[in-house]
Amino acid sequence: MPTVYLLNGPNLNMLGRREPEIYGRTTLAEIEASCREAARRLGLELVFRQSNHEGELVSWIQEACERADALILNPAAFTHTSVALMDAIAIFPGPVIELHLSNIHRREPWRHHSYVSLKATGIICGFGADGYVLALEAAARMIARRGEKPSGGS
Ligand code: CA2
Repeated sequence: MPTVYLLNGPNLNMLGRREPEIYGRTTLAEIEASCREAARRLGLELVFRQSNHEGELVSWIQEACERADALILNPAAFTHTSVALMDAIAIFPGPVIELHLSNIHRREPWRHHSYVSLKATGIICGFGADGYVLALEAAARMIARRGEKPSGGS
């Protein structure tokens, strides 16, 4: 079964408990439960983790380089600051999906820049907790298409 690592950055463990007007009322445990259900439906092995520590996230991305077919990352505040996370995802051999609950481009100007976007395959943002399931669906499609020859032309 293909394996997907879904990693969450700092403060996302507080979801549902603070700032519900921005991040919604769903807790990270509830998001993990919907991701597990989606992964079962999509035939994916899911590794779902959260850390408040940049170095731990870097180590998990390095672990994913050895074990995962796709990587989904909500880097939280490290999105906007972390060259270390950008360098780590740059060596991931498969698709990397950057994920955000909120639409970072509708928020403060300093949230518009993402180091992670510079190396990500694609970005999903602004769909709240649903974005997590959308990211898993996108990962499953990219894994299934792996090795396919591009179509078009004659
Ligand atoms: O929208 C997202 O998913 C973000 O990655 C969330 C980050 C923010 O810094 C990014 O710009 C966008 C913040 C995560 C903090 O999560 C909290 C949850 C509940 C209460 C307080 C913080």
